[in-house]
Amino acid sequence: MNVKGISRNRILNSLSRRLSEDLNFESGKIFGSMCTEPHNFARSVYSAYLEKNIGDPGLLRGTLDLERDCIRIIGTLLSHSKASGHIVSGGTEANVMALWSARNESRKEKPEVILSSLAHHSFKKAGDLLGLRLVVIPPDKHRFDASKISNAITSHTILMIGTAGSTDLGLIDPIQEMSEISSRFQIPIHVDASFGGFVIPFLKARGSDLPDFDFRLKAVRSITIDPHKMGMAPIPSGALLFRNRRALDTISYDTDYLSGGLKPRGTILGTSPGASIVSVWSLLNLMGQEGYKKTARSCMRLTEYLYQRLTGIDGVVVISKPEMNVLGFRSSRIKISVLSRRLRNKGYAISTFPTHLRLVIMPHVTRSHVELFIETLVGVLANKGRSN
Ligand code: 0PR
Repeated sequence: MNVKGISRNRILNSLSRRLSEDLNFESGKIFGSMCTEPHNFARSVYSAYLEKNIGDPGLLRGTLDLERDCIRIIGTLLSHSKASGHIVSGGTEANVMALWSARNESRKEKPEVILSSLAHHSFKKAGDLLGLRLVVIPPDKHRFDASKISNAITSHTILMIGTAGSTDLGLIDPIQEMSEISSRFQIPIHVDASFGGFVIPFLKARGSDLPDFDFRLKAVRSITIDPHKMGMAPIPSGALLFRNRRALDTISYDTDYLSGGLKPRGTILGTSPGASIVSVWSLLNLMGQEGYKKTARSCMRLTEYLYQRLTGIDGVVVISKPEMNVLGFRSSRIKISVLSRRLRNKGYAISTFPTHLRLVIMPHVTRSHVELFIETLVGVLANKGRSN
């Protein structure tokens, strides 16, 4: 630390110079992010309420009321207006909380959780932190293989996990089928709709034939859904919803000393941004169903256009027809790692999975970004002589 402070101007200059190395969403090069430019209105609301610490909830009774509204609105979107839950820091915190609560409620010895090998890596963190054995099932055509569930269930199983909008391809697991099996064995399901939660209901409303994934399915105990992904809210904003209030009580602790006089919320973080709640509430109200439908529809139209362009390129293999605004592809001639490196050399940020590269067509991606990407890809694929 300097002995004396530096002038604001020098600091701002230094920030703009140093942060110019960061990629930004307008560059058209970020095709690998499930986050996007936050909505301008939510951004301004967020910065107006920076001081709010929901870690001492009794101080913020108004903010708590807004949180209840958020959970009611999101719960209604997920077919259960009476759900309980919280606005949290993101999908990882929500997924850890879901497993934490399932473990505490079940009280089984040596608890086990059944999940697909394609489930998000936050479940590995949860398993490690909570001492859970993860029973990992290989996928069938990039989705949870429901035919393997019955054999995987033991007297220690406490939960199974389905994903609605998978990290690698944006696909929906057969959660209805999982729900039928799990009802037979009385094993509840946690649905990770971290990405798909703000997409699937709106695409369904547009007439897309997508399967049920939410509280309509009786075995679904909890759902993760992230406003800071397709909800377009500022980071950090996640949400975890439980079917029953009881599930939330299993991870709530009494602490008498907080200055507002209420016990802390049953989340992992202590001090945490009330501004997330305020901005999510504002955005849900500003956008309404029509606003989110429009966003999901326009991302999907662009994804379908990209799909059509990619399938027309000789030597490009699209992994599966996109169900939402995520698309996986590879080259039939160049190794994935080489293709990924070549695109990175051209400034593109694209997620690389063992079987494919992933493109996420978020609201910041425009038609001209897609055209430029296709042009670059065609050039990169034609660059046969180079090995990197
Ligand atoms: N569940 C699913 C299905 C996810 O895809 C993710 C993250 C999470 C849970 C965890 O959410 P948080 O990151 O909010 O804790 N999905 C993105 C991914 O891993 C996260 C991401 C976002 C990665 C932006 C890169 C990036 O630039 O791809």
